[in-house]
Amino acid sequence: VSYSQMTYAQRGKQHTNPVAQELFAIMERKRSNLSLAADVATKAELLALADKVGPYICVLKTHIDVISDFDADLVAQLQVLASKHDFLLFEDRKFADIGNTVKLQYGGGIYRIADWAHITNCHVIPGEGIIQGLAEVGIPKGRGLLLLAEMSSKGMLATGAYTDKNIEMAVRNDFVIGFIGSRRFTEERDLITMTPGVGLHAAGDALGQQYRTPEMIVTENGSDVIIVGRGIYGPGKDPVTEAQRYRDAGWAAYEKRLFV
Ligand code: BMP
Repeated sequence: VSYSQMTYAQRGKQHTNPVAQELFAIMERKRSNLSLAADVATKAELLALADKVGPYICVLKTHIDVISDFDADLVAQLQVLASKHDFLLFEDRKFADIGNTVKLQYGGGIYRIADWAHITNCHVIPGEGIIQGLAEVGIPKGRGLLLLAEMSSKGMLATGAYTDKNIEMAVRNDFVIGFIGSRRFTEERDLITMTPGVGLHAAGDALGQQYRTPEMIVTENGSDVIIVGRGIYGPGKDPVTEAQRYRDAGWAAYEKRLFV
C-alpha cells in the first residue's frame, strides 16, 4: 500500500525520525495538514499572527531574517506559542553552501536556527556535503531537514535530473524527513512532501509565484502538508477565518485521497 493511502496516524507510528513522528501526531490530533507561511515584518506581527492562527496549523513556517526587530525573546515566545497551540517550527532558511559553512550558519550567528527550528531546508546544489554538514548540527538536537526538490515559482530550474538527485539523496540520509515540492516523490521510504504555492483564490502574484488548490496538491499529487501565506494573512483577509478555511480544505483533500 502506498504511503499516500495510509493515515497520518499510521505513518507517524511507523516512522523512525522523531520530528516526523511528532509532525504526524500533531496533524492527526488537530486534523490539520496546514502550515502557515508567516512572512510578516516585525516581532509583534509574527507573534500576534502565530497566536491567532496557531490552533489551526501543524507547522509555523518562518523567514526569521525578515523580522526587522528580531531578538532572542522572539524565539522564546515562538516556542511558548508552539507548545500552547501544538505546532512545530520550520525555519525556511534554504541553505545552499558547502557543508562546513552551513554548519556555522545553522548552529550559530544571531539566529541559532538549530536551537529552535524543528525543521529547516536546503538546496542540494553544493552536493551531498550540505546534508552531512547540517546533519552534524541537527541530528544531536533531534531536528529534521527538507530538500527543495522543486519550487513553486514560474520558470524554476529544479526539474528532471536535478529533482531525481534530490530524491536519491533524501532516501539515503536519515536526517532528511522530506521535500519541498508539488507531489509525493518516492515510496522507498516515508518522506514527507510540503507544498508552498497553495491558494484558493489567486492564480499567482506579480513576481512569479504560482498557486494551486489543496485538492490538486493533496488529493491528486499526494503531497502531505500545504503551506499557505498571503492566502491567510494578505490584504483584507481575516486570518482566523482563512486559516480555518484552508485547514478544512486541506483535511478534506486528505480524506478524499484516503477513501478513493
Ligand atoms: P505565499 O503563500 O504568500 O505565496 O507564501 C509562500 C511561502 O512559501 C513563502 O514564504 C515562500 O518563501 C515559500 N516558498 C515558495 O513560495 N515556493 C517555494 O518553492 C519554496 C518556498 O519556500
